Amino acid sequence: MKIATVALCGALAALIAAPVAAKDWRGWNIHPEGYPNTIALEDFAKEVAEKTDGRIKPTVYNNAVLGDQPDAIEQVRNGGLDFANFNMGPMGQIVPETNVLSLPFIFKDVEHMHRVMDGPIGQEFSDALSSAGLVALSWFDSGSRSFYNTKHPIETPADMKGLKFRVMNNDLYVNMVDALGGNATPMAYSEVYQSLKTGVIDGAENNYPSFDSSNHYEVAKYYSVTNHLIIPECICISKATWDATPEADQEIVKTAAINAAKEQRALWAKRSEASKEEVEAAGVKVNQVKDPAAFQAAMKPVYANFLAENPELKPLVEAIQTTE
Ligand code: BDP
Repeated sequence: MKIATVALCGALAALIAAPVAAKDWRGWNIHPEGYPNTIALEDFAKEVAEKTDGRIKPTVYNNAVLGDQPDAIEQVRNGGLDFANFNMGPMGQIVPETNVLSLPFIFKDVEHMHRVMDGPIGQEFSDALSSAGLVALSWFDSGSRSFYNTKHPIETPADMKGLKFRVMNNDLYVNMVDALGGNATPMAYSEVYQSLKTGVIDGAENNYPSFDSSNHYEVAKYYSVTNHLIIPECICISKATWDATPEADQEIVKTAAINAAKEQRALWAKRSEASKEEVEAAGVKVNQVKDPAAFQAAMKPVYANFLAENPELKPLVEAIQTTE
């Protein structure tokens, strides 16, 4: 054998024998330990590590230690982070199609949201996310959101007047609260507790598990059930990370994400009940709004403005509204 050939064989052998470097994946999560999403994400990470024999080693960073949601979305898009559990609320500012999911009362209930997101319409959202650098692998629940505040129960839209509510980072939510007669201020989730406590804001809106886990219930004693938003959440992988993953491992990751979503949805249902009981036991007054139709009727201008600004999204809005 010629020397060059020997050298080449040696190099090839070294390549074959060399262990493939494990890929460390960093995952963003806003929630604390023990929250349904956190448990499911951690199980997702475990399944991926096990099934890929350690070729991929995902780590989940809880409590938004890697930054706020809008920052984290950018980081996952540009490959600075590998995966995350994102609520589609703040996503609307980046992927306009997903704003449709933030239209108040667009879903009749959580089951309706499941039917939409698990079918062909869900795929349309995945495609839109993918064009923005995010691969949505599965959909988590985040129940339905209602208003809470430090002052008094909200029975009718008129009770919102004079109250300042924190909303997630999306102009649609500012329009929503305006249309109900309140004042809205977009703010990072991590700042809400202190702002409620010091009176910078009077209220916010969220589902029972987050109202509970964020401790907002300690300071905001009135939770008024409006169920105005039902927003799905994704397990999203950075497209850069996804494209660099061999197909066989992509399959493993996808399956793990679907399993995690099944687990999350089951945990979610239990946690919603438990959190409702917990906040009530802690002295929160929960009331059903007297006339839900009045809240829905107030959303007409929000829809009208949205569709005037985004006429191309009308078919998507209608497709959801007509899904049985
Ligand atoms: C929770 C969502 C989380 C949001 C948070 C918020 O799961 O993704 O960031 O609400 O209100 O329900 O900011």
